[in-house]
Amino acid sequence: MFSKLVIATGNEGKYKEFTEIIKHIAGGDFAGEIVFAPDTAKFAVEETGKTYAENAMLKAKAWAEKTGLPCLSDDSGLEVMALGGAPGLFSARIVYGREIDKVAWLLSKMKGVSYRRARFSAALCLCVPCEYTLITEGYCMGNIADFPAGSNGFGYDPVFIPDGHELTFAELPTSLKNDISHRANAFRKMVYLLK
Ligand code: ITT
Repeated sequence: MFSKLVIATGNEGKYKEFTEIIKHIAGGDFAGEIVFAPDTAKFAVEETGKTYAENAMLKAKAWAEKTGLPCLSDDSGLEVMALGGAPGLFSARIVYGREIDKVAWLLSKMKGVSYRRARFSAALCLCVPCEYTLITEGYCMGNIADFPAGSNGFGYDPVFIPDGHELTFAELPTSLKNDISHRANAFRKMVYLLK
């Protein structure tokens, strides 16, 4: 479908997941070459949107303008019900520092809280220059673990237990996460719309 597709992210964890999700859900013909955005050009996109969809569009359009190539972006976050949906849109920025610090922030907020329902949300934006811009959203429900476990994935994966499982995303096989995640569900909808 695309001879070259840019994954418009600075997050290597997302890039790795996309390469697997695209092949798993859309097949090898979807993109001849899947490129990590920082390999193409280095610049930062300010995430000023009020929704995941707005931020995803800002990222995909900026990279499409910069590269002239089809660009796929993701804006995502973890919404914890007992925290009124936080960290949500600010999941990457709630604490400046290492991923481990964000997990520690979340667990400190959840200390003594028994209601641990949460969901991962993702908005994906595919921008094909001079043709179209497409946005889809996907979700994955689960619970926040009492302590971090596992080393797969990135971000809040060590403390998120998806529904139907007893292990965190960081403990479960990567292929399983890439089948049921918010990102995978949003990508499935995108493939459906493209068809
Ligand atoms: P780009 O904007 O460059 O794509 P980013 O990491 O800043 O990278 P976001 O602004 O969309 O991306 O922030 C999403 C944050 O939400 C991310 O940094 C993680 O902390 C968290 N997150 C999103 N999806 C996740 C996943 O599948 N597993 C774990 N954490 C996730």
